Amino acid sequence: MTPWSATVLTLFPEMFPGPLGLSLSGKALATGLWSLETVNIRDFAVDKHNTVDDTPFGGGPGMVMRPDVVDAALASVEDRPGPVLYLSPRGPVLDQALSAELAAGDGVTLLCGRYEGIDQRVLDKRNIREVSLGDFVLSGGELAAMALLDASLRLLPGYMGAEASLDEESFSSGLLEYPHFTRPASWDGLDVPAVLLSGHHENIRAWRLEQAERITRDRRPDLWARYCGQEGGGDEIAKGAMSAR
Ligand code: 4HQ
Repeated sequence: MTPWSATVLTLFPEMFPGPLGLSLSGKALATGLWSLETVNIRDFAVDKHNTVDDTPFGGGPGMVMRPDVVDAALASVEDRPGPVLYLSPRGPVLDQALSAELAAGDGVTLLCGRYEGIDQRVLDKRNIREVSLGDFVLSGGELAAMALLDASLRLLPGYMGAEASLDEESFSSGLLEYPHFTRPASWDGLDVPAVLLSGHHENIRAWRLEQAERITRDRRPDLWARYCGQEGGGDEIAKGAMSAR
């Protein structure tokens, strides 16, 4: 089987696989469930000093990555499967739906910027989609790229040891996770909720749903509103939740 293909264009290829080389993602990389190719953007520099950036037209702080260099790097990976995404706070924020969509495809190419970013013309010419990890500023796109990859990789069929743990968690239902407990049943004077020790699976399911709904309503009104508006068409947990309200 051909691996799910991750291609990363970066000035710091040594950052990869980084944490993605460990744990489940590392195992999946080693067993060929996914493949990782890094492209050093500096290899496409055209002058003797291997310059990749220059000062911004119009003035202002910092440096901008040159369009000719970035374009040549992108041209070298044109045949890779999946969309090309530029990690940038200007894009729509990454969510579970995009992670799942990417995981369902054949791979992704991720363009990582440094400095103030990339000359707009190369993004326009190639109609590159931007995706943000969130409303904060990173030093470069690499850590965002790793987070994006992690979120998709764990959805690849065969990634999980225990496949079950995927579907009950946050965002597949549209709810935040219910609280989790493990042994010891009593610790530091704190007891695990009795229902979880009861062995009554229907009561446990109802309790968890109630907790997940309360936490979502209290902490994330935005998610709660979307959840309440999603009657039908959802998964079993969500449908159960709708009828339980
Ligand atoms: N940056 N989500 C600026 C980010 C970022 C984010 C990456 C900083 C791109 C040029 N990327 N560079 N937030 O803050 O993805």
